[in-house]
Amino acid sequence: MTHMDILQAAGLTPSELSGGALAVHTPIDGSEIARLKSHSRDDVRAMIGNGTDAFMVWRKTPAPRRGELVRLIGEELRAGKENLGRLVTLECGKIYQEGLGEVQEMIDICDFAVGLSRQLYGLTIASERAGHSMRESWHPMGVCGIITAFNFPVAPWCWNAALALVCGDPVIWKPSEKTPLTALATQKICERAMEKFGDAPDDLIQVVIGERDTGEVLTGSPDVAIVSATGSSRMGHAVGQQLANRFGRCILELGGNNAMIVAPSADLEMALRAIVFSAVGTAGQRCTTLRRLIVHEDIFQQLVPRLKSAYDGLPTGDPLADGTLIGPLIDADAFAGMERALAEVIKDGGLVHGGGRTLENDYPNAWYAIPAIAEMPGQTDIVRHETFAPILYVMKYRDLEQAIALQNDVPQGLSSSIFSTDIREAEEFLSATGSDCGIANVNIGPSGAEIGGAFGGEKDTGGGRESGSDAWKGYMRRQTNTINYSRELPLAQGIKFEI
Ligand code: UN1
Repeated sequence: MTHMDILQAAGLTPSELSGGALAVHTPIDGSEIARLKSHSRDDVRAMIGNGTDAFMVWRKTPAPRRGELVRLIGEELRAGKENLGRLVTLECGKIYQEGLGEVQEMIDICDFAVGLSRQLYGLTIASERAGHSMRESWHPMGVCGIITAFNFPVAPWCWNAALALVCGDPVIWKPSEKTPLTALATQKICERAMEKFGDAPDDLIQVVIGERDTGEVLTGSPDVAIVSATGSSRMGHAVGQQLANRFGRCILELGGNNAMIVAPSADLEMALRAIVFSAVGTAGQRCTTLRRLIVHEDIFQQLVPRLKSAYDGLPTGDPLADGTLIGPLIDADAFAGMERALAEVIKDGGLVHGGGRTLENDYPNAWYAIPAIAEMPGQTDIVRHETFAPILYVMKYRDLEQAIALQNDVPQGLSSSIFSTDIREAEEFLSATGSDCGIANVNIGPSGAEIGGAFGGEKDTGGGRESGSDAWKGYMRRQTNTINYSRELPLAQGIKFEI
């Protein structure tokens, strides 16, 4: 299939793909695949107004009926899975299997949200007063702004949008300027679902095309009740501060610096496979990518040489081709960041296996990197920094307490894992004195989470939770209700106040 075939199969027409100033390139060969018209700040303000009008209708629509729209979106995603998955690959460079996986995450969260639309439960609470009852009600919040990153161009939108929609909130999506096409294609999928649904309000689901300034209109507007942002910790700081200023609701899913501890009792075959998938999958550009490997000194010699030989045979190239496991980095800046980090490694006394550019003759305008393993003398500054590229820092440990301290001694707190068959060690890792991350796994890697659990993490990762569990509460406002069905008016705390 040509690039144009992929774009058209995803429903994008040549006229939509040209005539604007925002150039979109495919990282596969660096060629330009579209020039989109961007929205202005005024356009975004108008969209917020339209979203607010949609809210007036949608908040009154019964939640299970709102769930029906999400069910239809899930059906359209099932029908369009291959086409959207291929477009994900074309636009962000992840391999086709992972492009499909990303659309599957969208389908899964739609299913989850449909069930949830009949389970937006509040508590009933015992009142201290006779003839009184108390309960908690959950109400829609308002317009939800969703800001997403290039590396997962569609799934995080859906984790947020599927929940927001069943919770009664219209959504406005600002995708990364590097991956706006998948957003436009997803919008078409939603439009088909809305048509089948029949009476969804106009502008319930909107997409903003543009650069950072358009996103700032969303974060700055008091009419956007919630902003959920995925991206770098630097971006999250800016968004978080703007939201805090106006007391807006904020859900942040930012950088990770995810570690795996490999203990002496680990099943090394399994560990090896998990390490390779987590460290080089998506060319090291997942927020959950394994970046730090903390290996017990007794098994270091058994594991690390095998890991290096596994790295040597990894098929790198066209992410649309069968059998490729590593696609390109998103752009030249990403490659330059990887080079800078590897130079720091050498300065710090580390040993680098792999690294550097490959396939530059086949793809002079694209950036394919050879994944690197960096054996480090300790957890230096560069190790504590998230470089969005396939670099795996390897360090040794002697006792578990030291390994957990290393794992936690980074600014980020997204995901973590331990390979151990010793239940004491595994439970220690999951305990209050273990991993400080939002995600802590045993005998699987730190990446590739299912949608059923809440996704997100602590510290510089931003503290937000998206997707499963009770993350839906982030998209609704909680109201405490006290109802007096007696003929008296007793005051709480037994206060006497006679008039
Ligand atoms: C991200 O990289 O922003 O757990 C999200 C995972 C995926 C999501 C990654 N389900 O790796």
